[in-house]
Amino acid sequence: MANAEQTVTERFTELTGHVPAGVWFAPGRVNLIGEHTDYNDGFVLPFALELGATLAAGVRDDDRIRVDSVDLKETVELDVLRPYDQPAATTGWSAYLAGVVWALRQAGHAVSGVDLVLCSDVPIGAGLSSSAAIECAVVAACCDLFGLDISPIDRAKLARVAENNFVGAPTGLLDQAASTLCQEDQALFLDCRSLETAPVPLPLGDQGLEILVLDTHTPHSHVDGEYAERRTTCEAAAKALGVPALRDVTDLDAALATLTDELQRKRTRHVVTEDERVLQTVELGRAGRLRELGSLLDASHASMRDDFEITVPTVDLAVDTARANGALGARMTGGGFGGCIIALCEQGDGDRIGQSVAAAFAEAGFNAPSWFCVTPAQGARQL
Ligand code: GAF
Repeated sequence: MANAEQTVTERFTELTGHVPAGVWFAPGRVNLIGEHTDYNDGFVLPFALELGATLAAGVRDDDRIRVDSVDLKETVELDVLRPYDQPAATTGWSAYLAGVVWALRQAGHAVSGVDLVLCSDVPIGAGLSSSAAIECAVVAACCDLFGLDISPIDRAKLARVAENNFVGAPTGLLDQAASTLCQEDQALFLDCRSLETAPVPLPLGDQGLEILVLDTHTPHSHVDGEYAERRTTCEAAAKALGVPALRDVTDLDAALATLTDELQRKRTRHVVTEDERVLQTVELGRAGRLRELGSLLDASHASMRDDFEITVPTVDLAVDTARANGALGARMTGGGFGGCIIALCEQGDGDRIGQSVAAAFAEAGFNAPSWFCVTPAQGARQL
């Protein structure tokens, strides 16, 4: 039994006096490209990480939810029927688990009491979807435990309901879709309006490439105002342009000429060009031309920095240093204001590039970063 599986199984047994009904896993993700496009009805292209949330679960014979975090050594107990009455359920880490049970019940699914024991190796606040990993693991567990016939995309949507309406972060569907639907060695193309998905092969190793993920250790959060402000500005821009969402802008120059608000112009330019970059990335991926992705990653980063204004000095330094040291392209990944960058590198080069960023960080007086190379992994599943 792999380590995390064993850890949650042992803790579950200690807590409840019996073995769990099963152990489920849902991964964090990297978004290859397509940032802040999901809530604009646009396109995204994430892939799943091997890091994720591991959850031992079992049905109770009452209506209590007991959630336990092995990492935090904390247990919270609450009533399935009235989670909102209990502050412990709606704040902090337990909200990500309780929120899913709440969302399932809100949607009319017959979910009663459960014991849930969690551990996760997705770094928190790093832009790698630590919260979606937890939510999607809980959805997967509840579907199996209560025999719920819910399609993968609907599972992702329910996990998002938990994030939006219970935790209170106004995110799009990117993270939960990635954690639920991704497949090994592939990125997941998602049209966030139609919810159609398509796999995009990402055989990095076959092409002598690797992707470095470097955590700047500048934490970020989606519950704070900056994320919500970007979303509101995009919606205001769409309204000013008379379109349902920025995804519907077909003539960027005309849109920019119409908008009078400078912030709305910049945000619109990012979203429209980022959607185009996702489509170009998909084409290159399908044509097996992965080496050519570098310039799209670079352009995405510039757009996030200059137009969407969601990068921070650590992230910009990491991207610039990675490129200066041989990365074929690099960009921040995730919601922004900190977190991780990804860099497309020649195979075997990732670690050296990570070292060069660490040296640049030391010189700039920033905290030391950490890094690893990734392979696109499998989405949520029972172990
Ligand atoms: C965060 C959100 F959760 C996603 O929905 C998405 O908007 C992303 O930021 C930016 O692309 O991860």
